[in-house]
Amino acid sequence: MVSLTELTGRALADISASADIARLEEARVHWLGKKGLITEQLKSLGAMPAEQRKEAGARINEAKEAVQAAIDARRTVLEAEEISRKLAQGRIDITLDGRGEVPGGLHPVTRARLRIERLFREVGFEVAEGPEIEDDFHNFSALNVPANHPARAMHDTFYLEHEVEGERALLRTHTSPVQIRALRAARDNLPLAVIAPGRVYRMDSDATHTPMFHQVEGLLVDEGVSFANLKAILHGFMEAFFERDLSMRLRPSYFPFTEPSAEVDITCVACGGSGCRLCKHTGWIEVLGCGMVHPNVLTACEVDSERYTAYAFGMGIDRLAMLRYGVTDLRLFFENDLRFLRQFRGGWS
Ligand code: 2NM
Repeated sequence: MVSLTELTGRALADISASADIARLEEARVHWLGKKGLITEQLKSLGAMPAEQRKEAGARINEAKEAVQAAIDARRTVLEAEEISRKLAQGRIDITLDGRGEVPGGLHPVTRARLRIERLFREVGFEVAEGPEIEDDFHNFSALNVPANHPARAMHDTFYLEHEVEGERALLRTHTSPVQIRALRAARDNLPLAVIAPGRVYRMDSDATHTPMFHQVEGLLVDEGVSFANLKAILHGFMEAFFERDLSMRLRPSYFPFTEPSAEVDITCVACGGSGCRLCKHTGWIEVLGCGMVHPNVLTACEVDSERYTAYAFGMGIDRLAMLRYGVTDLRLFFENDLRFLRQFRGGWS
């Protein structure tokens, strides 16, 4: 019987004698393949007394690793030789175009967000960002959301284990806390016009809701700000965003942080108002919520609510992206299937 050392020596000689990659591959199969000569050595272990088995097994594995390393090294040499040979023969056409890397593109939700940011910047709004992990004050109390409000329930809000300044930390359920921070910071330098785009989190998951989604909220604070100002800015924004003339209608609604509050519909962008499945044959689609900021919110931010008034609004970026790009299933935005995403390549908003 041939010793392991002898076998290993023969394998290494065989490998260095392999003159091309095909021959090297044959050698690999011959020595290390499923029925390779070195692999077969492992089978002899079963017949050995237990006390020798561990030691012998380790030696066989070392041999396998040495042979594999020799194969890898030889392959590198042979590949380099092959390239040199082809170059020498002039068989590599270096004038041929590369297969090309296609440049990536921005995610449709990012494109919609950048578009929204640009349109609001054009009319004088700043863009603000803030933390996604928030506290009860910035996410709820300062927004006039009462202690027993259902939005605070475990049911809607993701609460975290740790505390921030003695309060339980949570994932923000809207970007309003960013507005609260901006307003408190600007309270002595009003007026303020700011939008806050970003990720928000709610315990909600079905065909039209994902537990994380994207929102943009706007806030404008000054002396003499009116509901008419709010309507005008929103209508202008919607026509600019969708690049078409649109009608807009407001329906009375309720939010703790605004009074009065309204839900805003625009002409259905799929059918132009004649009625289709998207608008459930009403000709209208809901796109945002808004209102005049409740005096309690201004007071919580140490702004004089006798002197200043403010409007605010909030909308879903994902939904606006769906409407603009004609996407019918929200989940496509989060699956990251390249066949879907590639359709948004090029351009940026
Ligand atoms: C909405 C609807 C109505 C809103 C309120 C504020 C803040 F912080 F200034 F009070 N920001 N955004 C608001 C008002 C958001 O989303 C549907």
